[in-house]
Amino acid sequence: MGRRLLFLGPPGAGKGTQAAMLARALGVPHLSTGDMLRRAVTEGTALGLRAEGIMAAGDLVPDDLVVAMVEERLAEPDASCGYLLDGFPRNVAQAEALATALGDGAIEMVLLVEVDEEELVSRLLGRAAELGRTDDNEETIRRRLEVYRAETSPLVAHYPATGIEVVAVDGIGAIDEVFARIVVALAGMPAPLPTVPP
Ligand code: B4P
Repeated sequence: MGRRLLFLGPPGAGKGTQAAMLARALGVPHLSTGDMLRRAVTEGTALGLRAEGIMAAGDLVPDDLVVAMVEERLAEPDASCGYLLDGFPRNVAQAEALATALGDGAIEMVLLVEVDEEELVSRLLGRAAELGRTDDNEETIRRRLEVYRAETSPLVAHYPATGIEVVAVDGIGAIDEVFARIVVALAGMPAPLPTVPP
């Protein structure tokens, strides 16, 4: 079994960006619940139809739907050699469901990407102009930040309380600089380090 890592951080912190780079470097699948849900919306599946309005409002999709989606993905053969979770678990109930499904070893370390709120809003408004995501308007961004504070940030205390280390990484700076910090943060782990891409 390879690396089982979780990226935690507020919307816009760069989790998706960094998780994709690190998953490539480690050779493990990148599991982003945001990407999976957006794909379901685009494909018009039953899950997508339930999730669409909730995501556009900046709220969390119900736990039972997200947990079932992740369990199904983790049962695929490529996840048997490790994975990088991005955007899941998003609250303590999801973390407990994951631990129940996969046991205590489901996550070996949490990487917390930290960025201040002003920078988050400006990045997400920038992405709105670029990608046209329906949840990247200022009102929804503020709502997503509120949901992060209320629902997701308690995981920062939950994981150490269950014996899993949370390592904070400064998410401000160029994408490659942040990646290099993540590589350093992983240095304490007993496995080969990924190399910083050119
Ligand atoms: P996500 O897709 O997870 O969206 P996000 O929190 O905004 O993170 P994202 O990965 O997109 O942002 P990133 O920091 O990479 O979730 C979207 C919605 O799906 C949620 O609101 C919710 O409704 C639903 N959902 C997802 N998971 C769920 C779950 N488990 N339970 C319930 N509901 C769930 O990047 C942001 C921007 O910053 C990018 O444009 C990027 O290019 C830029 N950026 C990255 N690094 C940078 C850097 N160093 N400097 C400058 N810009 C940078």
